[in-house]
Amino acid sequence: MATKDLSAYDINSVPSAENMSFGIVVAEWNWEITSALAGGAIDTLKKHGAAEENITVKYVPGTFELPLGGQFFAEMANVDAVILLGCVIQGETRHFDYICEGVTQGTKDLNLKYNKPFIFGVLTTNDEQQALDRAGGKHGNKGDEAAVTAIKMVGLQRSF
Ligand code: DLZ
Repeated sequence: MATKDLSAYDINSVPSAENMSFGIVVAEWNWEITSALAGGAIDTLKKHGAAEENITVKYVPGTFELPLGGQFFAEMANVDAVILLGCVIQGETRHFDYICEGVTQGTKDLNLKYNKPFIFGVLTTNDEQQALDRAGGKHGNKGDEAAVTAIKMVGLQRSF
């Protein structure tokens, strides 16, 4: 039961993931970074109690394919939440903008279509160093954050 006393609400509290199941979709592009995001997400799910057999990992070629990978989970697997992990690095062409637009809208659409958490774990950076800094480097690992968000959203859904 969530408290109405905001001063008592602990934003760092994470529900147990013991009875939760997760899909993870990982983009192969920028693999050094996306595999580090995936490692962080898996470790964090387990740290919060998720069982190994309740975590299913699938791969797609690039970040643009993440929403369809997520939709495959929604249509063909029975998981409580799906974490989408990718990394788009700004290049000299407009590709960056189109991929970011596609994956952002696609992920939003999945959330609302399936009434299920699809977590946006996509790094969109100016260069590779910024991405490495956020995939286990000096700014932490956004895969960990994506995992915590997934657990919190499943917990929220179950609280209604
Ligand atoms: C084509 C492309 C480019 C230029 N850059 C990236 C990127 O930085 N990160 C990423 O995940 N994927 C990239 N891709 C591939 C697209 O996501 C997609 O796989 C292809 O356009 C085929 O649909």
